[in-house]
Amino acid sequence: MNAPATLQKQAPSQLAMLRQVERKLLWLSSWMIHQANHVRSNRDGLKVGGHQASCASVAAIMTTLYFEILRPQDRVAVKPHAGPVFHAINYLLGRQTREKMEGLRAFGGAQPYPSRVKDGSEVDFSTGSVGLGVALTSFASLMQEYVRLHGLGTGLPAGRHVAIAGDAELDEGNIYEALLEGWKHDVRDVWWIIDYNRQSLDSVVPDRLFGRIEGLFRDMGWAVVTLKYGRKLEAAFAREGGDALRDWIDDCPNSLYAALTFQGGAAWRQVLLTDLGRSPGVRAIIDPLDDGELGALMTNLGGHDIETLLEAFRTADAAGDQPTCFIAYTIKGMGLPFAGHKDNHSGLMSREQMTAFQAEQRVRPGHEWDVSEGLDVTPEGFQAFIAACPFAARLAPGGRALPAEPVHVPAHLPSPKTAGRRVSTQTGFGEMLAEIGRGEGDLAALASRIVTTSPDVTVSTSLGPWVNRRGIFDRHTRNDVFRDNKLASAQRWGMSPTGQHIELGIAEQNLFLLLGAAGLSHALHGARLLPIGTVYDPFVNRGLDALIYACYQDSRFLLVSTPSGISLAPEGGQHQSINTPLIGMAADRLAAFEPAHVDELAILLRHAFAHMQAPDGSAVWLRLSTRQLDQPARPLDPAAVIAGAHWAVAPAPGARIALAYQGPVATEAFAAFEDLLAEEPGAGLLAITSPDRLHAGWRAAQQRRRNGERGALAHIERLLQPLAPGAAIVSVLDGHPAAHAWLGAVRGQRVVALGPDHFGQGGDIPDLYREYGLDVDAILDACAQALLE
Ligand SMILES: Cc1ncc(C[n+]2csc(CCOP(=O)(O)OP(=O)(O)O)c2C)c(N)n1
Ligand SMILES: [Mg+2]
Repeated sequence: MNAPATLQKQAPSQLAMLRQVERKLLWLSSWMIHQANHVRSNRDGLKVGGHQASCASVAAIMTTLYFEILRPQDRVAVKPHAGPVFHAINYLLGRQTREKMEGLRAFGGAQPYPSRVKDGSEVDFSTGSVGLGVALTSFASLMQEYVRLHGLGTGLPAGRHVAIAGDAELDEGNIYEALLEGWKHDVRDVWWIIDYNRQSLDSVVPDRLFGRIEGLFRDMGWAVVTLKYGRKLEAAFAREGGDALRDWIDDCPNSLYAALTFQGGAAWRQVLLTDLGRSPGVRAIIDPLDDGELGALMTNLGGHDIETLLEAFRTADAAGDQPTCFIAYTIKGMGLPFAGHKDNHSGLMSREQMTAFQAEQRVRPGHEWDVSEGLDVTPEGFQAFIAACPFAARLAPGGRALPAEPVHVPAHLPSPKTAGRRVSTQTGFGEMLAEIGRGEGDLAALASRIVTTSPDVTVSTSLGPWVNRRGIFDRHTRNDVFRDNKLASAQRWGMSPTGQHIELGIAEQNLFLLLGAAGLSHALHGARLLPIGTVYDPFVNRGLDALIYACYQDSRFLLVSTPSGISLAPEGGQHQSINTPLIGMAADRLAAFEPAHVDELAILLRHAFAHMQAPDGSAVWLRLSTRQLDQPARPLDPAAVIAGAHWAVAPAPGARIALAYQGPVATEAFAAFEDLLAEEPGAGLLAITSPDRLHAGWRAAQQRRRNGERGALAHIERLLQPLAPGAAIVSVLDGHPAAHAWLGAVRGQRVVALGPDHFGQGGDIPDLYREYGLDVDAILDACAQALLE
């Protein structure tokens, strides 16, 4: 193969420098893991772990990328198990401390897998749950385009979104969902570099799989660049006998290739002589090489050959912004004693192996962390090379998170007129958003930063009026054919680069990946957006890992899930949800609410826009319903609604019972409460808007008291204070009753918690509420039981 002109002019010193960096990264990542496991004291006897083989697999790829190809505005998702290589790169760039690296996997130290929240803003995307980080790059690139086409952001040149992916990540279904969605949106500027070591955790990957995968990428409009062999092997293939050698390797099963790699040069020689000894020219290639050289030749794969990588990346760079997949053949554990061994995923070098490796790397004991230790170039030359690489330029003063102006949230949002109407929270939400979309002044400024999205449930979650107003986002302007042909439709779905709704296919993981990416636009693209995603409540489960993942990155968005519970009644069992209130409580960095009435919703929607931007805020989740409710006219304390509960009817001091409700069962709760008052005139009626916030507030107050703040009181503690010490609480929600069961622990009171713990059949509300114990009779029975106990 002829080297292109650019490479022929390549200063040899630059290649030599890159090889030095590669060696340094291999050393530092191996050492970081070694000292965490074998040097640092271990108090609990647990394996610390780390993935030396996975790191070695990508040392050359990451060297080439970070020290030559990447520009500051490019964004990278690093294969989770290459975290130590990433930390080592930042160490070389002066962006990571020795102390943190010595603390790899220890509390406060560098994280096992790169984490935006824990490692800081040098990390563009957290990774760990395989597949998600890869897919996220596609959605982040889409959001970059969104920000650019809306005239927001920094004006920096567009960055490329790069995933360095393990080959087993391609087994995750969410990769293909994202590919399809990316194709629909004509996503550009994405590179996925697959570390094709043909090994996962348990085993060696079947040979034929990647032929299929390559085709899939091409079908989705991607360029595919396969980097199979390095320069040395290509040179050997060009000689007499080279074709036979190439055919032999091409036909060699992955597992045999891996085993021979592990065994080394002598084993290679034996097999090659047996199989190819009589092929003309082959002996002339292999005989002059000693075992070490032969092993090096036979393992000279594209993903370990910096020249090959440079050429491929530069060629793709010059070709433009087409999404590109690089299938880089590699060897897991390359350069380490367990290279190629199928069990090496969690393998660690033994002390003896490390001693030998250290000597081979010419690193003197006590100098393990010295940047220029053991190199073939001067320290000054090495440092100067690093300082001069494009990625060494700073993107933002404090790291890689861009500054972004906050979006002003008006003190009040327009509330729908509810007098004399029965309204569901879902309808209320749709009307409120439409009103914001029509607004002027402050509201217009707010509306301009809202971006909505939905996985094919835009209309059925009441986003239709907003979308009619603000349009659908598309890189290309596309007319609404129905409208142009004057065919009546409630939906006006013109698409343009200024539209503010991103329509997704049904795959819910994509919804959460897009929300995850959109909710990082302030940091990644320098523009604060207020992303809102709507989905049917039960199908939150379908995208749950991606939702947790988005929150784990501290992405900021508003999730609106509707309809919910069994109250969606005739829509059927499969669409009913009972576990989501518990997910809302247990999900970190996600404040979950379920208002019953539209006045509460108005407070919470406003709060969401502010909370999504607050430094100590989070993503927000509103669980809404299609059940229409009479709307009370009443004063409300916004702080109480936001803290999770308020008294709809305050209890008398010393009351023996309170009835608590959440969400659309308010109707039954109000009716039952009327009857209860006849028996217990002092009873209170508590409206719970968020068991999640209530519980979090209670935990926080307990912590404050433990810290010595003896008077600290949680909102729920204050609310329950008027009740008699032995009072009972009957609670009801259209969700799993465990969401309320803890209320009894706040003041040692008895709780009878009502809510469905089974689901799965259609019906109307009277039938279903009776069946699952949410109707007025069930509530009154529970009150009687609670009072008796
Ligand atoms: C969703 C998910 N499932 C399982 C795991 C456990 N796991 C960690 S790495 C790994 C295999 C990774 O193989 P590959 O992507 O090929 O990376 P390599 O180490 O070979 O570079 C598995 C199954 C995980 N991290 N995430
Ligand atoms: Mg692998």
